[in-house]
Amino acid sequence: MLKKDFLWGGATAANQFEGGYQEGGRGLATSDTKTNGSLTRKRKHSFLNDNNEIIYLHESEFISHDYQATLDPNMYYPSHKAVDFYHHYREDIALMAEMGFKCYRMSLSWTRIFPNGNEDEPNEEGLKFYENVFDECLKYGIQPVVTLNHFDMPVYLAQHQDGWLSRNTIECFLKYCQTVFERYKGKVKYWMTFNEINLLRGYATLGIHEMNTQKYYQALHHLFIASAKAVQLGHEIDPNNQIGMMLANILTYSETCNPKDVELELNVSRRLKYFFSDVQCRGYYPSYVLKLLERENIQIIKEENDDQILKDGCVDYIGFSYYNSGVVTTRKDAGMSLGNGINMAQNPYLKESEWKWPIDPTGLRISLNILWDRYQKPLFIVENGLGADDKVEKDGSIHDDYRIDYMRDHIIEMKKAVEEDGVNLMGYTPWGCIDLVSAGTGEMKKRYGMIYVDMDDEGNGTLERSKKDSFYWYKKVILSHGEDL
Ligand code: P53
Repeated sequence: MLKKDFLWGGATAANQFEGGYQEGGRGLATSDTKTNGSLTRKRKHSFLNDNNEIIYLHESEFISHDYQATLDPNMYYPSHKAVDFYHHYREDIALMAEMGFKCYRMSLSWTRIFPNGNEDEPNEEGLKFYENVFDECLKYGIQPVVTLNHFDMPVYLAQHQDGWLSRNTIECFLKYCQTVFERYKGKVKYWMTFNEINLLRGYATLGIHEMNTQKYYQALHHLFIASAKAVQLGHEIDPNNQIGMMLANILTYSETCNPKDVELELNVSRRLKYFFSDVQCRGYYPSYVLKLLERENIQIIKEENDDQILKDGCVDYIGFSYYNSGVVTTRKDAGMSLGNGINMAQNPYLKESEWKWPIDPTGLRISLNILWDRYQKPLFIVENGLGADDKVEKDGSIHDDYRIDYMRDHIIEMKKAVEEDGVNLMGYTPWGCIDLVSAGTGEMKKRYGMIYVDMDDEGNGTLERSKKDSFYWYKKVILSHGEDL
């Protein structure tokens, strides 16, 4: 059986869900300059170049220090309104309560609380907004699960100090953490530091100009220190706080039993995931990364106490996202790539979603077991789900049986990991429980929700919420504690 206090719920993130980007004294975030895209067209950021012209650059493109983040009045920026949780939160939380949620995973917008990231005093209106949200949740017995930072940061810190490249950003972040830990003490118990820390690389998430490998590892070190210090701080302020890491758990398989393929898969999984969870769960850099840094001649500038900080700031639990698995191969003609010259192959045993993500429920059970074996820390599935283009029938109903199938199959495997393998699992919060903007493409039509939101890719629509078939199904699942699937 799943634990009695198993946290059934759903998950969202501020920049994809909240909107109200200029309301309540909120400052501009890096995610606010990002336009929408599609499966084939990349999302880009708008900047003002040194000739005062607006130019568009992809996350990972070279961004000169002379360029200023800017907004183009002729462009649509999905984060500005998102699906307007800012004005719909009461209605949205009521719908979550109707489904029987025990928890709601959400993120805070840093610039709502510190508009530039470096003010002396926090913005009261921003703090009040989240307090209202938490009070609304608690009214229904829903525990907030809060991600401190999900894919954005103050533009000011990016522009003035290259975001996470600067050691000073750690202090700015900790001040923000202290503010929210103190303010929400007794209301929020479950926290996570950085969303998908192993995927952070681009401008929006790290705020770095003229990115390179050296800068990447330096910024990452600052993230590790910031996270470890936040964990310590959170425990000092309230010993009841549970503070987790958040890992993008992309499971990898070796394409064949050729030891060369298996060896490659080992190295890829370390570089892609375990490096990050090793540091955050064990409190030190693993030897395979130290050797890699040495080989690539990368020097991380550390302060004297850093090793101790990492040791003292291990996380309480591992929150992770799980959507799919991937196949690693040494074949050069495999056709797909994961960047960094890593070759990926198609998995002939799996079907794919409309957005070409392989669907692999067994991989969830495997992932849970690997993480449990490796760290023996409680696990929390904080994202899982199927992005699909839903069709609204004439009578307003939405028959998303494909989503129900996806969730059922994953919950079955999750339960096997708990009931047959003894994994310690805290909860399950499927992604985008209410439709929201896609992080990868900026589209609305890539929907994950059990609740539909009337809005299209350009931001047109009434924003009205309606229940999909999966709403009624998930409600039944929660009510039966995962027995009636
Ligand atoms: P979208 C890539 C691979 C795995 C997870 O993704 C990812 C991404 C980024 O696109 O991100 C997480 O919206 C992330 C969420 C995001 C969700 O997965 O691209 O934590 O913000 O929305 C789904 O379909």
